[in-house]
Amino acid sequence: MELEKLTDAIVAGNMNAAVEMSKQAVEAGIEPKAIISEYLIKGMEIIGARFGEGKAFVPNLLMSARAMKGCLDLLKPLMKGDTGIMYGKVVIGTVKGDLHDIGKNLVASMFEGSGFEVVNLGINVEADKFVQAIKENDADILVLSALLTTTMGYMKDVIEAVKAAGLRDKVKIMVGGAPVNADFAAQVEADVYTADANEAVLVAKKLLGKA
Ligand code: B1M
Repeated sequence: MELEKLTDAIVAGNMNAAVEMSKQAVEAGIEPKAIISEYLIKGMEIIGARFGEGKAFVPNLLMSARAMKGCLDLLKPLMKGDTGIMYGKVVIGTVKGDLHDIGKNLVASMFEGSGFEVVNLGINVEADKFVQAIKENDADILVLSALLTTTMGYMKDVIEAVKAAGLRDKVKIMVGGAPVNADFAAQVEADVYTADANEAVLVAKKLLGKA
């Protein structure tokens, strides 16, 4: 099976073809993680670059996102390693003003599949909601995601709200998303920036002294 066609189906926003090819890839013994990182994400990168060049438009992004989501719905349950280990509790969300959720959901799935309990607050999440979820769930880690340069600044508001609630010493705060970097993480006083879902889990274990 030519898996490059899976990337093409994501770029074209052809959900049925993408899901069918993902199924075939699983049946051929390819790891779900590899299908995601080598073929699906590549498709999103290509459509994103086309959008940036004015060669694709918002409806194209939406169709690609729908195709990606269809594949992730299929692959996510297969990534759940029954590790039997509970490393800690994670509260995760995409910050206020930002509707991008594919990367954040990938990070959430990777945490779940690696033995963390995850409370996923979704997209467009206000600071107060993060604070409430940390309290209610007695969370060890707060993970903030943003994909827009116009929304990443809100991470600072969330961290200030966590401080104001007296919870800053209780939770480790991790930030990520395409426009975020380590300098920005330091500026907003997060504990750490990680570039992708895999790294996020590895670093989280280290932060909790469990690596
Ligand atoms: Co949007 N969009 N979008 N979009 N979109 C981007 C982000 C953009 C880079 C496209 C471009 O111009 N080339 C651009 C942002 C420019 C900027 O700010 N620098 C952009 C824009 C401009 C917009 C709108 C403003 C467009 C418009 O309406 N004119 C609008 C904003 C809406 C809003 O949020 N308020 C918008 C809307 C949308 C859709 C709704 C159509 C759709 C999202 C659908 C959805 O998520 N359900 C969409 C999409 C699909 C994209 C692109 C094409 C793909 C994003 C994606 O899912 N990537 C994107 C271009 C691109 O990134 N190439 C783009 C795949 C995903 C696996 O990667 O999310 O980066 P990513 O996650 C990665 C890492 O970033 C990391 O881990 C993941 C991989 O392991 N990560 C973390 C993410 N969160 C983390 C947290 C962590 C750690 C790692 O914590 C520790």
